Amino acid sequence: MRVLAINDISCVGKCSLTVVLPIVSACGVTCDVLPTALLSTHTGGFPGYTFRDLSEDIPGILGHWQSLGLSFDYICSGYLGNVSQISAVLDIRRRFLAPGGKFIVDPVMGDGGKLYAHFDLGFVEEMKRLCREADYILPNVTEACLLSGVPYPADGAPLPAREIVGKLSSPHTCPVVTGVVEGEENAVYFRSGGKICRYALPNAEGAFHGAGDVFTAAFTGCLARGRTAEDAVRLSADFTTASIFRTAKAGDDRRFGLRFEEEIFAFLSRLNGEGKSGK
Ligand code: PXL
Repeated sequence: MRVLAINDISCVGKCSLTVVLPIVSACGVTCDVLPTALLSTHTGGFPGYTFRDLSEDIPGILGHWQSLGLSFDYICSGYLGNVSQISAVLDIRRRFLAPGGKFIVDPVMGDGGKLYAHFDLGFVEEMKRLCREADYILPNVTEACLLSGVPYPADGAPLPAREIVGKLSSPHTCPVVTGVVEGEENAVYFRSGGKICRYALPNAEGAFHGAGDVFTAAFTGCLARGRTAEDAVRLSADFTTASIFRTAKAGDDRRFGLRFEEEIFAFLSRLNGEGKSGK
């Protein structure tokens, strides 16, 4: 199995490729990478970060891959540095996704009801185009609202998660909406077959940087290992939540991301079928 991860390299802050690459590799599948941008840190809390857009390198990289006859069983896209990279990802899907392969889109755009730095509503419109081509989309609540046109809920109001999953679904696109806080719980809503499912775990107060990237990486690794989407959601949510609670307990500066490394063996032993089965 060959996975292509399209995402930025934030040198510090444990998100995007510094999370996806180790987790997908640890799942036991090849993880090739296409870096979209190089940053000194992610954009969420370290003033003065550097940002180099790598768009100009992409055509040459793709041309070389094409000359090698490469294709990928899974393509997983994450942080894209500008609108033109959305078109590039659509082109990559068309040229390099193996027959029967799966295209996973984490529509990284914002959190906590706000767009991240560098994004605007024009980018959101283009991201909708990318999501329509995906087999799985993994938005957080903010991104799910932007994509579906449902307003981000005012403080404490419930999110109409089932309605959103319905709106984002198509015959070939399964949405997986993460981070839906409901009382003491943090739920994932997703479509599996014809039904909308909910998988809830205890919620840890506040925001945790890089949690979405840990979930996406684990989800992709689980699918690439042949797990069903439903199993992949459960294993990835359990792994992400355990990493979040470990980070909260340690009292870390949350800008530096999750302590996923200390939870990876438990996750892998379940993925590899040791101990409890995938439930
Ligand atoms: O974790 C999402 C993410 C990825 N990449 C960059 C980011 C963020 C969130 O802030 O800034 C560069």
